[in-house]
Amino acid sequence: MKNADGLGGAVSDNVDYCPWVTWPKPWIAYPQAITEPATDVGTTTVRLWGVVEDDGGEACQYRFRYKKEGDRYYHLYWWGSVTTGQSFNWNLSDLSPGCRYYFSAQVRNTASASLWGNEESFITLPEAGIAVLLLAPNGSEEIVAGSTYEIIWETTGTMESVLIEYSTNNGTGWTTIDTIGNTGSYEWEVPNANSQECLVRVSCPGRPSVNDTSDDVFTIFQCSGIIPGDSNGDCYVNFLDFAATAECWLNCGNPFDPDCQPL
Ligand SMILES: [Ca+2]
Ligand SMILES: [Ca+2]
Repeated sequence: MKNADGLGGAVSDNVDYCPWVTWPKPWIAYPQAITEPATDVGTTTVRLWGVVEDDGGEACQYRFRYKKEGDRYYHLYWWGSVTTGQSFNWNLSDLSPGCRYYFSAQVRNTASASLWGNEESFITLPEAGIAVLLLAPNGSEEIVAGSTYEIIWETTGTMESVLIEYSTNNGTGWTTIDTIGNTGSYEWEVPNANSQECLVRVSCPGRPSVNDTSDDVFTIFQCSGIIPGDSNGDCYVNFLDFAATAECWLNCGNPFDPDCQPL
């Protein structure tokens, strides 16, 4: 059903619908089409819609073009017979799950084909069983800017890579951290932010509907100074530092001291 050459199908092209009139008929004007939102969006299927805004004076044929995000347009067959105000649709199948697609509608009469109508988009449903779950940070963390934080996630189903992003304004804007193999964790060099409205999002590249976000906001803060005793650099002196000190109790690094217990 696809015509990648954009020339339309053989079924209905080059047919003179009114052979008794010399083409083009002088009273026929250019038609106009409007693209309408898609319906019945499934994992691999969808129904595209358009409406004839102005048939230009005679019944029109219609067609659609569509493309996956980042790909080129496929042009479908010219088909049907519709007049001003009538809507038309086309069922697509064999789409990729969890992907964004763009499409637009076009109509034509014996005078001319219309310009392509406005572009609409839809996202197919993710493949059943494909999911990602972000475990950390999942909300309420207090993370010092410039430190290293381990982002942790789990996936079900086959997902070869993941896109990791963060937001410092509760999801209004997102900044890419990295796209990496699906290893389940990532050593994040925390940016120099100062915000209590931070989120992390992990998603399947090219399948934006397969994603998970921190369940609640967390904080990235800039430490106001170097604190003696903060051995792990998290801007707090607490039991974690004490535990780190206890673990290394009486270790030393003096090669001239025969009693030294190196690390
Ligand atoms: Ca979540
Ligand atoms: Ca500390």
